[in-house]
Amino acid sequence: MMAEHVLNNEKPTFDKPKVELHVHLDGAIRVETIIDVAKRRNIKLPAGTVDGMIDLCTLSEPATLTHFLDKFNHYMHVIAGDKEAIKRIAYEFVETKANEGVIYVEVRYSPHFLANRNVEPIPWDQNEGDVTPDEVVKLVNQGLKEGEEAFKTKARSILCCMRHMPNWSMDVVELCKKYRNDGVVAIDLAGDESLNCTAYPGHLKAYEEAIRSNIHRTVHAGEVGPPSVVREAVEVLKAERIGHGYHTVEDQHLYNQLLQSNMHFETCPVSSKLTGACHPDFSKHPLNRFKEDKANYSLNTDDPLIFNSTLESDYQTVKKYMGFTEDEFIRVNINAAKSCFLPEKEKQALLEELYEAYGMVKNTGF
Ligand code: PRH
Ligand code: ZN
Repeated sequence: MMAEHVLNNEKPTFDKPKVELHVHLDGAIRVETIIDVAKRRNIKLPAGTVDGMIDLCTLSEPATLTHFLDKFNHYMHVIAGDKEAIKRIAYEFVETKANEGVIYVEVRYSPHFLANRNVEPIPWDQNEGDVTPDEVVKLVNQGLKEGEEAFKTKARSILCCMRHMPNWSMDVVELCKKYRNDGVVAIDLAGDESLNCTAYPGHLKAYEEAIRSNIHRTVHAGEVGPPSVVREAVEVLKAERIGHGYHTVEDQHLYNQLLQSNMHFETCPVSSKLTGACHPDFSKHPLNRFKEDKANYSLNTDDPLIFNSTLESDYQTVKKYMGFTEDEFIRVNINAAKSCFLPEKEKQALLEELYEAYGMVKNTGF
């Protein structure tokens, strides 16, 4: 059965330039590309057809975060360790975003998950090869840069630490520092939120180094986890943005504090339903609160491959089930631009472009 958010419509819900801040490169690969690369590399796939792979890799009913994270096991071994494939997914990603009307995107991934050398343990049962996490970042940068030239969508990247792999995190922050002038704008912490950081000092050390080196910081928190994970992200890891953050609303004091400090929440509506992060009835979704309270948040896809979705699915979902208006879409995108991790001058240029496209006089109180 086709999930409700898999849409096939003519005119986009919000037919204006958009900004996306929370999308995973390895959760946004085209199924056709996975099949193509598997053929070239002689890798046997668990399903041989596009439809078969879609069935296997996607969620169509609300599940759990663990079930969702398992989906990556079906295809990551095809792309990881292959230089051509890594560059290709980055290039194609920019094309996809350009087609969705995104003019600026921050795309995130774990360099270690795509490597097969200088990574312990080597992920996805690969044999050791010659692709280090550093090489992965170079390849993604090349793909994004070529994509940007070809499709005119500006793309920057965020490097992810993984909750269950604290021994990778210092590498991640060092890569952020090395490539800060070459496409990488921030550090993130992704994965299973039930593993909190106090128990894993590797992440804390990496974030302390990020603070010292002025590397921007976002953290997945309050997606399925309780408000305490959000508090830890803000107070201990000094996150400047929160990935998801839905469960923040369960702690009124924390929520008020974050509203006051204008914390940015990177929300992903379709994702939040299918990972079981939020109640499947969208009328009960914390995003309604965010909207009513004029919180600072953006709308994002998270992992469109696994949710069989596009950015349009997210926009259409919030319009249909939460009454989002054109004005709110404008406010959301201006907020996304204001909260992006570009250097100040480039951020201002992006904002100018949006004000122009939305027919707004600069700073009209949005
Ligand atoms: N929540 C937590 N982790 C996530 C999400 C979701 O927003 N989406 C992707 N990921 C993890 C996956 O394990 C992916 O391989 C990794 O982040 C890096 O992109
Ligand atoms: Zn995410």
